[in-house]
Amino acid sequence: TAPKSPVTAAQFADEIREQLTYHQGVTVAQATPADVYVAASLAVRRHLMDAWMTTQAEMVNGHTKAVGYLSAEFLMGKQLRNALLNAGLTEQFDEAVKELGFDYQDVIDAEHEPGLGNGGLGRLAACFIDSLASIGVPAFGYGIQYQYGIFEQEFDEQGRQIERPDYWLTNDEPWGHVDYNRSQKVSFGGTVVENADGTKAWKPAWSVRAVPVDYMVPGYKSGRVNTLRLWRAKSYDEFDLLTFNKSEYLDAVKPQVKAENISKILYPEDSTPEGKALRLEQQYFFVSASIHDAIRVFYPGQDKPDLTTFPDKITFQLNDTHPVIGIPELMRVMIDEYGYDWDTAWSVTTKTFNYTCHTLLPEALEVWPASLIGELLPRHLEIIERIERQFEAELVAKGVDAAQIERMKIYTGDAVRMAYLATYGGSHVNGVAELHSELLKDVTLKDFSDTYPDKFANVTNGVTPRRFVKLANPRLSDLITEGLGTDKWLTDLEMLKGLAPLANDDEFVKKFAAVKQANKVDFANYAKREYGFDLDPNTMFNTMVKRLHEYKRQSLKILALIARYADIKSGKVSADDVMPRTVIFGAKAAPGYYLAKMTIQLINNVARVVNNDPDVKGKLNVYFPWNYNVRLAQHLIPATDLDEQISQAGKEASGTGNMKFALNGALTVGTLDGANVEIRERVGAENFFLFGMTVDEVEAQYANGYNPARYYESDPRLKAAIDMVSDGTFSDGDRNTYAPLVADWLTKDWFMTLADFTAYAAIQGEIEALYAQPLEWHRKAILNVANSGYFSSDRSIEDYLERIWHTGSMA
Ligand code: 26M
Repeated sequence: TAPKSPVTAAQFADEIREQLTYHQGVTVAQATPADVYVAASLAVRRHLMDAWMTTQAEMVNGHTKAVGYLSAEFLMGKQLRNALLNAGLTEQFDEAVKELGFDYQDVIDAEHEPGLGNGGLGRLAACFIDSLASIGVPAFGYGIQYQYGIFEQEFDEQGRQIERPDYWLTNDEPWGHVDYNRSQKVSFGGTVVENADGTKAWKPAWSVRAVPVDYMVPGYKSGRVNTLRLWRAKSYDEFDLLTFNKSEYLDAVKPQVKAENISKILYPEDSTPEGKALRLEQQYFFVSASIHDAIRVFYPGQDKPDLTTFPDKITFQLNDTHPVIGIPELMRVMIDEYGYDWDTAWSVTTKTFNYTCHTLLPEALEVWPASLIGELLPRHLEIIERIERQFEAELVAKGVDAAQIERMKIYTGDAVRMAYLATYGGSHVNGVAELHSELLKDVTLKDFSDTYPDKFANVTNGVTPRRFVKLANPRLSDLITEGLGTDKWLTDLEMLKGLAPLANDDEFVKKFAAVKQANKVDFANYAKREYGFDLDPNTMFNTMVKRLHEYKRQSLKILALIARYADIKSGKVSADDVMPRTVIFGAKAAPGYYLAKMTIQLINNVARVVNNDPDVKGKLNVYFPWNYNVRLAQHLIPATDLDEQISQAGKEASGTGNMKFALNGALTVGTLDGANVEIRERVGAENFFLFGMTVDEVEAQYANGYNPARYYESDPRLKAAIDMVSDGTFSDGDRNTYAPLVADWLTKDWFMTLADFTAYAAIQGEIEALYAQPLEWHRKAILNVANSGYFSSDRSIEDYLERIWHTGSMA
């Protein structure tokens, strides 16, 4: 179904006026850009409302299984422009806003992006629900409406990261609909008692009210609008007016505070989960509410639903292990709340859940202390124990040896391994890129893949071309449409292949180069306005944006940069031979991640020293715009010439920034890691700057006892760069500032930054030689765009439908 032909600009302006009057009670003359933002959002929301209701009705009455995407994070980015695009109202909006006397950019800027995620995993969830709606698959995203999203990053005088709370709900938020009438009760604590008939009953100690806040997820030209349902925790015990007296007045609100804390804040750690009770409360809170919600939606008004049909109604995708407590929860709901026997419940549960793993780092796998689960969810711990007994019996029956059974324990007696529970308790496990899925089978979950080989699958990640090409890069989008003679590529991204012949058409290549140049000028203006930076758009824009992690190796980039700086300064490379470069970093570090935060400080101080050094003026500049988020990504990616994907081989599960850059015509310098491998295969080895050790070489080094000092001693440029970090060049002469970082490089260097330095530095020559031939550079960039259509999240979703969910789009 195509969206109904909407309104004229004049009509849309009237609709905005009407919202201003009847919703906000302000005149156009009184209205601020923020008012117009709210009014326009409500107006576009009205346009999507019928499609939203139809989609929901057909989802329940139709015969297509729905997808429930369970994720602790959805990093949505701003909503207004995306909603306008999908409602077919972009031009009307631009004109209407002008007619009302506003600048559309001011209106767009009024929206505070919902930062309800840390990075790749949360952004992937947002891309996936966009694609599900665009393909027309009935789907719910289920998560948490955190009151505080990912912290806002600032830098202090010393260049250190400061975290500020992201109170994104401080202004009117027109997108989320708080639906108090569809709340769910979620309980915690207490004990388990045995009923007279031998069945078990959980007597919880406390409960919270999960209130759904619903967001529209409009598909692009699909006529479908799915739902993102984010749960907000509310207390049941408002003031206990009967019992409190004056001295207990403050105590009386304590339970309320405790309950509402559950959805208060997004945990900003994305690598080393801490076993915190509040985090487990968050996980159980949204998963329990979502499971009950799905039963309510798919068996409307039924007291005794036939839950044996549940897996035909919905399939739950577990986005990493964060929602895995849903497996024992569905068991509990079926057995304790609906009276099913264990085997029936197990059969339904294993058919309902599938699990996506997003990591290879062993320290990132969630393991919960059994004591904590026992305290918070005693009935679930019992169920997990029983799952463990059944699992062990099954392994014995399969002839698995005792040592392997021991290694595979889901419940060790002390702890519960959530990845193992997810693997056993669901139908499929998938990794997020081919290499990652192979390593999952061969290393991380080897015992499981040996025992259950059919469970394992790969689905390579993707990104939505609507947000990351069409919205972020309108110039390139227009050029692609011109080149292909159609805009159908936005829903069929493999069509970009049709651009490949145009890489040989000098006229087209020049237009492509002009698009990139205009985007760079735009970004320079943006960086001036937002950050006060003076970027020179006539230099190469070289970008590294992603969370700050040792394995991602921002250190490698900064050390190579320092070495380059030293070369120019010492005259070893004559300034005339230097290809002018602007290096742009963006990265948040987890607040407690010491070395990551020190790396941020180092980058900022290298930037300070380099940018103020007349010897390298115009040749090398370094900028670190703070608070990297979806909005900054949308501005920066289209303006990038060269992007960095330089993680240690075998550590980045997939990466998705790499895909966004390739689709926007950047060339990549990268290792054979994650989806880089597939990107390089598709765009062609000659159009990708490959360097560094392979997974096998990395493993061999670990096995031989890796010694970083050897590399420090053997590459004089590396030695010089590290020495500059320790001698105070970037710390006003203070030799202690970076001592822990330097000590780590020289004695541990777990991710082998030093071992890859020489190769990484060497490839820079190749990069600069190519950049000196603009036509050749842009030809390769076009081939990156042309051959990256595979990395659409639409394709990822099609793969999930076929390999894992076994369902399709609505008729
Ligand atoms: C876990 C427990 C407690 C608190 C937070 C967490 C947690 C939150 C986010 C753990 C990991 C989180 O994200 C990991 C992540 O973003 N992984 C990335 O996923 C992308 C999408 O698949 C991949 O492209 C990246 O390679 C992978 O690093």
